Amino acid sequence: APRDSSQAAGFHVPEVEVKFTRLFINGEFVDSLSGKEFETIDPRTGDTIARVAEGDKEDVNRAVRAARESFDDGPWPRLSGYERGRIMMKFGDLVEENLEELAMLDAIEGGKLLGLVKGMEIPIAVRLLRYYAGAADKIHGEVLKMSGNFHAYTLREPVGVVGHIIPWNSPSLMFFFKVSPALAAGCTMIVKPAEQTSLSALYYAHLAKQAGIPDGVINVVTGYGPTAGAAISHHMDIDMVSFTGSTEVGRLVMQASATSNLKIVSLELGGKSPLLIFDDADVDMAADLALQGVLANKGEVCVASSRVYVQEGIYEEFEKKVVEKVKAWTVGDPFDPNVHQGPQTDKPQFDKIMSYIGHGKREGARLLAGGESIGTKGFYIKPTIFADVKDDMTIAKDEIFGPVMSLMKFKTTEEAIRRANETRYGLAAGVVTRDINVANRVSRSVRAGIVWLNCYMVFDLDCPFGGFKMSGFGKDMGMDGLHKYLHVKSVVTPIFDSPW
Ligand code: TXE
Repeated sequence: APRDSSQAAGFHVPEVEVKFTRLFINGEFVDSLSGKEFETIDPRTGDTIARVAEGDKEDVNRAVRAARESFDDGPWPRLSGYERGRIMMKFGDLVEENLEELAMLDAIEGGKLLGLVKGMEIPIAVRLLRYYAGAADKIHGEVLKMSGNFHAYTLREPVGVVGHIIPWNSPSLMFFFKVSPALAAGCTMIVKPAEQTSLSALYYAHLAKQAGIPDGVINVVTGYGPTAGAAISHHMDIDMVSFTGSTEVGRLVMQASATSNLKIVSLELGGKSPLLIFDDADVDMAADLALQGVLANKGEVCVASSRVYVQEGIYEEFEKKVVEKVKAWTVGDPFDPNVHQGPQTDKPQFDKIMSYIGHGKREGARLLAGGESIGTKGFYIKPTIFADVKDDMTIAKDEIFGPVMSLMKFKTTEEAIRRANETRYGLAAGVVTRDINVANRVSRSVRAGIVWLNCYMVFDLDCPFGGFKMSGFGKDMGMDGLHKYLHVKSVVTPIFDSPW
């Protein structure tokens, strides 16, 4: 349907055409076996965008059969890495050619800034695909000189059929975080996108086929978590599940593996990442990092800097700075290029964030900015800053996944390290200081998968990403991200009449 109601606001939302709404199994778009569909919603208005096929257990079974067959007998794992890489490069080109349309889908379903999806997320996704395409012919093992008259070599073999269960906060990026290395490794797969954001994944399935990825290699089953998602994690014929989402569901995925076939599990879960700002920091720069860190993508980012610790010497100045800067942060239609923050992804997320804001107020945190929703239509929330937050307050402990900053004061480096680590999570951390010793000490002491020194939320293809503690295990991106889709096999053989 045309969506140009915002023309009055001085910008134009082009018509979003939804082309693919059915499951993609064995190279074909098909209805779900039950014939059921669900609605995907525009978070700007609460209106329906499209009806999408609702996959369930039987559909997952169909998809797994296709993936199994294409792994056991199909060409994909048997092609040379070079050939797989060439096809993946083609896939990347096609994504780039359709960038405009794809970006619209993520923006409209996820309430994401069109500029962010088009200018950053999909371009990074394409680069990631090309990065792994380039790695596909560089997968090799080692030669081991064994004791006695034996030698061995190791092979790296694809783990097999992979189930990827992905979230809604960055649909395209998450799709390629998972799919690209698995393709390079020679795996076949079933992707279950989040029910909030199904459309780009289906489009990618179509492009994969056009690029020449054989039928059955990538299957996309749209549907809900407790049905389609659970069918993947419990399946006896899936060799690995790679999951990004909540810690609660991560636990279920691991349980399902334990009670089914002990499939390999890789989990990228929630976070409550600390940003530590020391007295010698450039306060202006630190305030920008803190705001961007927690407000980017309306706070729906797993590495959001949701706990900001500021050393006492600059605390007052910092507080003034963030309050002043947040005034320039605009909330509105994500298609408007002047807007910084769109609506939260859906009603449950909106309700969850508003309830945490309520906790913050009731538990005695001092509200410096925001603290309320905007309008009556759509899921908009004002950027919110709480000061005087205590480490044991709910807003300091739980992942809020929204535009809510908690500000805390500290005195010494030891104290900062201790409090930064007082969390069940360990996804990311940030440090702002000019003192190299403090920077080194903190980055060694913080239990988190990535530490940003004098920057925040900087990602690169070659830089592995994934958490410690209850933020999960297993890396995405980098060579570690490829190796998790590969088994190491050792082959041992005697050497007769060896001179030495
Ligand atoms: O996550 P779910 P939700 C966090 C964030 C957010 C909260 C809840 O704090 O507010 O989780 O979000 C599928 N078996 N993150 O409820 O449910 C589901 O369909 C198998 C952080 O949306 O974990 C979707 O595809 N799968 C996170 C995916 O899991 C199941 C990003 C993630 O949804 C399932 C998203 C089940 N029983 C949320 N139940 C991050 N790390 O970036 C659901 N799913």
